[in-house]
Amino acid sequence: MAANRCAGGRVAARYRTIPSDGEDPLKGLILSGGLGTRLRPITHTSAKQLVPIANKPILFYGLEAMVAAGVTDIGLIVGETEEEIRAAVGDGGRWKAKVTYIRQAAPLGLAHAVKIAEPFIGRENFVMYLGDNLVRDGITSFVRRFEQSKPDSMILLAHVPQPELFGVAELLDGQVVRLEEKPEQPKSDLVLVGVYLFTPMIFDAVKAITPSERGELEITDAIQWLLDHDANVEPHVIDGWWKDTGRLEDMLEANRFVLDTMEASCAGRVDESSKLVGKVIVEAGAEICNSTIRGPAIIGERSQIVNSYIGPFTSIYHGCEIRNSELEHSIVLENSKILDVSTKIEDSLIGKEVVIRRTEELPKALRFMLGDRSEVQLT
Ligand code: TTP
Repeated sequence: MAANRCAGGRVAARYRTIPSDGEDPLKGLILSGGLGTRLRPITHTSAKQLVPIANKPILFYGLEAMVAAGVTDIGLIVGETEEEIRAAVGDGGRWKAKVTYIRQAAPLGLAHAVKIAEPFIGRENFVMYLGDNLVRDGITSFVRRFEQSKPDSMILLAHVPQPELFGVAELLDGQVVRLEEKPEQPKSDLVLVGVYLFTPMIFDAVKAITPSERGELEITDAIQWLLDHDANVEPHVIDGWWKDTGRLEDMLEANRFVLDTMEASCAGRVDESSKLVGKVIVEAGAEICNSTIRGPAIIGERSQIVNSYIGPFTSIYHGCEIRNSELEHSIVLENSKILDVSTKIEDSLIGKEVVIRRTEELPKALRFMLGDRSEVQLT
């Protein structure tokens, strides 16, 4: 280990001369490939990064955070859902950014994504952002600190109640000393938030490491390699809200959080027998008839809510129809219909063009056509 650190010291010193002088903006790398197994069946057909949180695809929050930090030359790692992501993001012009697509043949890990991004990044410093993450306060202060203190890498950390689900950092006297991916017995409750700042030294790290037991090149191993080679990896503990939206409950929590920060507005039509209570956003072309919407909630463009109750923390995306039904604490994706369902629906993520309806057909029975790995809970 001692010999390693010594050799590593030379590596770190060599790189510290390369990073930008603080005047060139950093490049950006957003990871939007992956399998999204924890969000099946939604991810059987769609990119999880495009699931709308408060009616805006998660990925757009990351793009906005980058641009707000002055990072506009952005590489986007994409996998099988490339086409869908290209259709949503385009060339990045609507954010005044330039987006370059980088196809990852298979989701072989976060460090693998870094590896294939080298031709795009070149010898620049860069900020990497996981496309399914939301960081309330953005990344501007983090990026500025990196530019000022010029470490070899900077990692964003947060205290969480279940660190064993994440990459865990061990700190000693305020310095990162060790990282472990999803350890059974975490050494701290500080975990890696999905934002990292790197100098090109990371490319040596991702080439040196080998796949983990789960067959991925782990970014924690790459950063550990930096530490083992005497690199200066600065931690930055965030106190603001942050969410990795990999699971349904995280998605619903993110939706809850973002809706709560929004202002009420109405660009649609609400008839006289309807009631909007609290922060409710009605988007253009939406129609609310004889219904109660209790905010925070958002009703998307061209959606129709008729004789229904929409409760707090619900996002209904574009072109949906909710009739004679009750729904709360849920996300409904585009063009779905919920018709005549007398039992309240809650804590749900309903995909695109789904139909849930009551029929008078006999015999009285529940009839389903569900995709693979769907989950239905009946009470
Ligand atoms: P993860 O949530 O770690 O992985 P995943 O998206 O495959 O989901 P699951 O664990 O449920 O199967 O990925 C974090 C982000 O990084 C996400 O936006 C997907 C992206 N990613 C890539 O772009 N390439 C990869 O090789 C991996 C593993 C993830």
